[in-house]
This record gives sequence, structure tokens and C-alpha cells, in this order.
Amino acid sequence: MESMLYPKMTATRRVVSLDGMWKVKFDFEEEGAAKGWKDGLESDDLIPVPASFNDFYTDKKYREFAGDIWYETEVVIPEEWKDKEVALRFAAATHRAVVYFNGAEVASHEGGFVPFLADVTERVRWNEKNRIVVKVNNELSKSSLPNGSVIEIPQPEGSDARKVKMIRPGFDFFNYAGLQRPVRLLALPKTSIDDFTVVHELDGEGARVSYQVAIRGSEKVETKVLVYDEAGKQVAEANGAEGVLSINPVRLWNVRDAYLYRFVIRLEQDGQLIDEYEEEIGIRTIEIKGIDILLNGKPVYLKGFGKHEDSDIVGRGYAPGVIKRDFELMKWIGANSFRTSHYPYSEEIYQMADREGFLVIDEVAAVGFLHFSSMAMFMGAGTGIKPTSFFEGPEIEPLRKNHLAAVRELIQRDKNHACVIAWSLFNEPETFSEAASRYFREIFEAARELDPQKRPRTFAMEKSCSPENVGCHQYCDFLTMNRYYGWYIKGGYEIAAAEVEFRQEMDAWGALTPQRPMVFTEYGTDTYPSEHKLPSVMWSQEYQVEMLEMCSRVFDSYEFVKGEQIWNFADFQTVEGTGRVNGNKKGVFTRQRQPKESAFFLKKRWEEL
Ligand code: BDP
Repeated sequence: MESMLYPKMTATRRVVSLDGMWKVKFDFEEEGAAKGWKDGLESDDLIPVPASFNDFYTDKKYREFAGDIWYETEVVIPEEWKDKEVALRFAAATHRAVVYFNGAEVASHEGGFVPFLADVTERVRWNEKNRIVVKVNNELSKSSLPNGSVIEIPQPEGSDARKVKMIRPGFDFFNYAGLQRPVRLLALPKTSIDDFTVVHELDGEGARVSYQVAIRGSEKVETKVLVYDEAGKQVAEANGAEGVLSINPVRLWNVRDAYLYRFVIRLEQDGQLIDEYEEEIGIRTIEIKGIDILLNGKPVYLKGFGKHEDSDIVGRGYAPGVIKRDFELMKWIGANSFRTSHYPYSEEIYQMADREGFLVIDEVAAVGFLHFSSMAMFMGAGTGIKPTSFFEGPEIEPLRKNHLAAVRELIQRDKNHACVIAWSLFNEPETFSEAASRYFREIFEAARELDPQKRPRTFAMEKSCSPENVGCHQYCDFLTMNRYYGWYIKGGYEIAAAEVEFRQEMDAWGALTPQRPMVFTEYGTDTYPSEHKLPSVMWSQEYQVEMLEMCSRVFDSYEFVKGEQIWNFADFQTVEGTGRVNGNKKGVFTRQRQPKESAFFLKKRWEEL
């Protein structure tokens, strides 16, 4: 069972939430497998699911834990489901998991940001308690997405800790992990809708929607697709597992002016309903033409943020209240877009973006694919210091496999969302070696082939990816730039020199042919919310605004610039270190989602743009 459809109750489907307090046990001694923890955990420790496990405890050994975290819960499954397929659905388990059901291994999954199913149909004990144990592992390696490593820290003599492992992320956000998204129990018909795909085409006042329904199971069924408008009126209907729906006139989905049709898919046998599923779908087209990004044939300019799923206490855990607050702030400030830096976000965020008309650059967790020889990761990125080559060595083959799987799963999960207008296939990778170029070609081709809507593809480029370095950026349908002029490059009193350099680089990009649209996916300054200073200094709120003024001037001077997504929406947690004051402070909002001075600058600019 591999369906990625979002779990929904319908006439034929049952969904039960397994969220709540689960038993948990951290495998400090790496003994869980040998001691049979899959059959049940001896532990009094309870932990909420969904959430990152890291920020609940008062002892660092939990927050920084590297290894296997075992979770357990129980569920009674009713006999009335006997003729159904029964599955567990994990919206995500970070970064990998093995699932045991009544002691038997029923699924495993690599990659911590997309859903997977565990089919348990054959193992259910009806009307009895069934035990679910999940072994989650949060370690990073050179073949994991995201990328990083695990080191062992030597302990002083006499210490009782035998072996202490520590995670070294190759990226600038905390390696939150665990069962971070909802877990559900599903009962589906034996013959069911496995997948559903739509592709839109404008046709005068109307639209043609080509659709495909994938069916699982052996029974012969007839497929019906019905489309309803927001008032509940039926506007189209088609029969067959694939076909074309004509909606005329159509109300298109537009930026900050969303309209969603309800697509109902029915499988029937002699007039009897076998399965039913529905999805809210926005009808729109997206393409790149010359230096323009065209939504429904009209140019759009992206205004918004690089974000993180990150908040107090629950870390990267699904937090619907935070999701709501973030959308309200984005609307208030006049944004229309964001990038899911640096991993696929919770499904509910895309549903909200569909509903609110936000444009999303959807990013796979390919981050940390760049190494600097000397300096700490976040001091190197963005400075132009030459990184060392990355795409060589024995770990690249497993990395390539994981990366291709991650792209396939991302596209399968998100392909019908109107909000998703582009795929970002890497963040700040190494781009100068020949090995990089080969690797890129394959990932970019895979994305093109897998996406039924053929959305534009890109990757967020670090400073070492320059106009002269044509190893990789030629694969992009549009360019996305991470640039820290005025921060890592010539910050403070030197900001005028930063502007000069910035313009030189922009002139060079402008001279490239053919020209493509360019979107800034990162620019920013760390800003401590308590600091004010006149005249400004770096880290003060005044300086964040000055940097924004400088960048805005540059963006406005180049007509191929088609968007600005500042880094970051809100302050977020990172590893500890000399370059970070309890996290990255480049937020326009604090981690508690209150505005800094720069928020008012951006609100004014974006409302007028
Ligand atoms: C960029 C990374 C981003 C970092 C940012 C920064 O893409 O993840 O948080 O720099 O240094 O290199 O703030």
C-alpha cells in the first residue's frame, strides 16, 4: 500500500486519530533490538504525538539525543472493519522509522518529511488491543536528506556514560525529530482509490482538466468524477479512470484570490458505491516565459519568506495554532508566497495555502550538500569562500537513491496542490564539480518526468554558484538566489560596498542568455529583538531595515527579478555555537510570532508593490 492521499472520512472510509500521549524510551545503550523492545516498552515516560521529542526535557541528554527513539501505543480495532484493508498512516517519522504491529515488522521508511502507510490487515486482532511500536531514528549521514553526520564525544574518566553520540547537522536548523506529524488508523475498502491526478489547461472562458484515477484492488468497478463549485452546484462530470472534465465558465485559482472546486471520485459496481474520495482543487496554470513567471498567463511577483516549521516546546511538531498564526501574519504583511525551506512541510500547510491563495516553492530536504574546508557551516555559506567538492565518494550512490525517492514522494504527495508552483530540488548545494553536474541532471529530469503538471524547477543557489559557473544552474527553469550582501558579505558600515558588489553580480547574471526570471529566496540579517541603536549597528533592528532598503533598491533595478522571499519569516532554533545566539535571529517576526521593525518596512513595501 503506497497511497499518499490525505486521510479523509467518506461514506466508504474510516479514519481514527492515534495522536495523544504515547509511551517513549530513548535507546541510550543501543539495546532495544536485542532486548525485544518491539514487543513492548518498559517505560513510564509519556510523550505527546505529534511533536519533536527534543524540547520537553530538562536534561540535555534528551534534547541532543542521537539514535533510536522507541514509541508505543495501543488501539482496539473493531470487528465491523473485518472486510476492510486496515493501515497505519504516519504523516512523517523523522528521519527514518521501523513500524512493529503486534510484534511483527510491518513497514519501514527512510526520509522524515512525507507520509507512509503500514498495511496491518492480516495482523489485526479484532475487538482487542493491538500494540503499535515505532522505532524512530534521527541520525544524519552523508547519504541522508538532510545531510550531516554523527560524532562520538569522548567522556571524562569515571563518567558512567559509555558512549555519547552527537548530531552534527550539515545545515543551519536544529535537527528536530520524532513522530512530528499526526498518526492515523485507516480502514479502506478492499478495492479503493489509490491516487488521483489533475492537469489544467485554459480554454477561453473555461478550463479543461485532464484527470487520472489509480485504483487498487481486483474488483471491476466503474469510475465517476463529479465537480462542484464553492456554492455546491455540480459543474462537470465524467466517467472512466481517466478523462477530461470541461468547466465552462471557470473561476480560476489566483494569487491571494483562491477558488477551490470540490472533486468527488466514486468507484461503483452495479450502481453500488465501492469507494469515495474527494479533494478541493484550484484550477490554474503556471509557466515560465522569458523573464516572467506566469500564473494563468499573467506575470506574478513573489513576495514572502523562506520559513521553517519551528516553534517553542513542540519544535518541528505539527502545531495547527502556529500554522494559523503564520498565515494571518503573512496576510497582514502583504506577502503572497513562501518556500518550504528546507524540507516538505505538513500537508495541512499546503491545504491552507490552497485556501488562502499563497504561492509555494516546494523544497525537498536536500540540504547540507556543500562542505567548507575551514569555517563553520553558517559562517561559510553566503560568503563566497570556496567550498570543497561534495558529489564524490561511496555515500553518493545511496544518497542519489534517497534523493530520487524523496523527489518522487514529494511530487506524489503535493502534485495536485494549486499553491505549489515550483519544485526546489536542493538548497545551497555544491555546483562546481563535474560529478555535481551529472547528479543535478538526473534529479532535474526525474522531477520533470514525475510531475504531471510540469512545474518549473529550481534550486536555491549559494554564492559560489555564479554566472560563470555553468555546471548546474542551466538546469533551472528559473533562478533562485540566496545572497547575504550586507550581512556575511560586507556588513555594517561597509554596506555601501556590499551594494556595489551585489550590483556587479547582478549585471553578470543579466548578461547571461537566455535570461530567466530570478527570485531571491534568501537575504537577511540576524536581528536581536531587544537591540535598538542610532546610528545602527549589525544585529540591531535599525540595521535589518537598512539592509532591506539596500536589497530592495537592487531588486527594483533589475527587471528579471521576479520575487523576494526574505530569510526568515521567524527566528528559529539551530545548534548552539558562537555564530548563533540561541538560534538564528534573521526572523522578521520573533519565534513567538511578534513583529520586529522590519515587518513594518516590508508591509509598506509589499502593499505598494
Ligand atoms: C543559508 C541557508 C540557511 C541559513 C542561512 C543563514 O540556506 O539555511 O539559515 O544561510 O545563515 O546559507 O542564516
